[in-house]
Amino acid sequence: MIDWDVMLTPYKQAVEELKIKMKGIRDQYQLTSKHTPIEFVTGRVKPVSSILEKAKRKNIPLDQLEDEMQDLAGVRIMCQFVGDIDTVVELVKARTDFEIAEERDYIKNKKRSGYRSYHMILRYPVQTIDGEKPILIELQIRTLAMNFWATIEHSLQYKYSGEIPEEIEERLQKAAEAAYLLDEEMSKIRGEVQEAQQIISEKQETLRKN
Ligand code: 0O2
Repeated sequence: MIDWDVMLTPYKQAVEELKIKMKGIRDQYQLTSKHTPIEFVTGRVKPVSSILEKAKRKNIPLDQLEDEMQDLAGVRIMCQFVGDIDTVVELVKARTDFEIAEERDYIKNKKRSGYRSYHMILRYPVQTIDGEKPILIELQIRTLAMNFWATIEHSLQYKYSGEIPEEIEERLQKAAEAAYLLDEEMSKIRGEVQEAQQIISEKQETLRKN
């Protein structure tokens, strides 16, 4: 019998640590009044019911979960612009506090569903009372538009137990195309948006000081 609380504790710790580190990057950018490539950060440990469902679906033996299921711990970074994703990927690659085990670029190679996102599997060392334990964390990096689409599609997958009716699937494909175009258009006016954000943050800084 797996003691889930014991097994998942290092994963919970790793998610919290990585969230703080990624938010730290965002705060540093904000303090320097530079456009931050990180809009917001979320994270979760996969619920036990989802772990069991995925293990069954992918034929993963429960004693191999920690090696085979790469998203027991997941952290998600949302960006305003597609170009910000490259910046975040470079920032993550430059770090020395974890290793990158794998990368999956579902932006260049979008999934059949229409899903777009950049995935990095990190080998992250967690300090436990029994010493250092390296664990895998899935880091998903996506724009706000990609996140909007993925969140809606995920709910529908859940509602229809993975068998989304064809008509809705077609609408989701169209919505994925619209999200892609939104990202394209926003990228074209990126400079304008960033200047506006800089003016706002400088104004807030002046108000804070006075
Ligand atoms: P959760 O926690 O509910 O989000 P698979 O799970 O079979 O797709 P694999 O090999 O485990 O694939 O890894 P992959 O595809 O790199 O990443 C899995 C995670 O990416 C998923 O977790 C989702 O969060 C996200 N994802 C991948 N494909 C899609 C998609 O088509 N639509 C949406 N909405 N999200 C996707 P889980 O397992 O769904 O768990």
